[in-house]
Amino acid sequence: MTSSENIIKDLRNDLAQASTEHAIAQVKSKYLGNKSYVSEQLRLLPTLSPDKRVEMGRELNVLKNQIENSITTAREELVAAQQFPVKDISLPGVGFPQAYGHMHPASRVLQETYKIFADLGFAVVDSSEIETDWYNFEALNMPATHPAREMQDTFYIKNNGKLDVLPRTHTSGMQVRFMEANKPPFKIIVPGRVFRNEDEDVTHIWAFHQIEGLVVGEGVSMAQLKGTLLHVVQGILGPEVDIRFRPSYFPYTEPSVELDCRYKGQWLELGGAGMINPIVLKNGGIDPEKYTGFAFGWGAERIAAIKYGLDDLRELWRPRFEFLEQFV
Ligand code: FA5
Repeated sequence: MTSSENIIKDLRNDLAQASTEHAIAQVKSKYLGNKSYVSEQLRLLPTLSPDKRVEMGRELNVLKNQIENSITTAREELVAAQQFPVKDISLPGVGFPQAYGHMHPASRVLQETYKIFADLGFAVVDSSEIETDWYNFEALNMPATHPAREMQDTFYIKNNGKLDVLPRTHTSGMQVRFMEANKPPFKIIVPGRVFRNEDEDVTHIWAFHQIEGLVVGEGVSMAQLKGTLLHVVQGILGPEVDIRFRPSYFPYTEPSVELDCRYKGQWLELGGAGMINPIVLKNGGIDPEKYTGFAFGWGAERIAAIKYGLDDLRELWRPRFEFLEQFV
């Protein structure tokens, strides 16, 4: 083997080991740098006879080109290996029938609801699923001994022996939180998951979504509450749907009502509502002499059940494709 062939063989071995740009640069310096065989031989050329010089010069040039080409190829291969392989990620997965995802019926109801309220100028406010006893109950005029606490079966969490934080039982806990941080007038909705220690049945599940509404300003009235709810319910369920108020009781609204809608010939309960109790406005730092407000809260799953004709709410959160695929 000539010395050129040996050099190329060594070069290939070195490049095969070089897995970084830096390592390739070191190989380049070894074979083409100042102290390399090629450079040393080039420096010797002037000492050779003219014939030898031409022959040796040609040989060295060929060798130099081969070295440069090998290094360029090694660099290109390294860059190609670092690229994300180009794949068509829309191709169906191996072993799965081609299927398209779609929104869950409860999410669909929530999205439609946001849109209708946003068009009315309501802000959509985020909130925490863990709430303190104060905001979930006390600030809403439900002290520890208040019988109204029985209306919502609560999962209590022991926190150093105290029962002062809980998975919220309703989105109403945001009422006083929002009042404390904002000056009226405002109109907001607060969607989110709530949790109750329920014995589940066709109309009750232990974790579900509520949409809270809160409007505070000067001269806010019960008529505005009813007009708003009629507009939204018709937006979700259709223009032919009627609503009615039934007298009810919530410690944080006065008067309080139950909101029903007449859908396909039947009156169905959607949620609670009422004019905000002045005690609650005061707890939120708002002057009840100057401001009034209304609040409401309804369940997204109950609306989804009405809209999509479901007779068992529990189906909504069971992981059964046969059921959910009907809503594509
Ligand atoms: C409340 O939670 C009140 N915070 C509503 C409210 C807000 C009244 C503001 C006044 C002012 P209630 O417990 O009735 O009320 O629940 C409201 C709605 O949530 C119900 O009408 C129903 O649509 C839904 N809901 C209640 N419990 C369940 C459950 N276990 N599963 C599914 N949906 C439920």
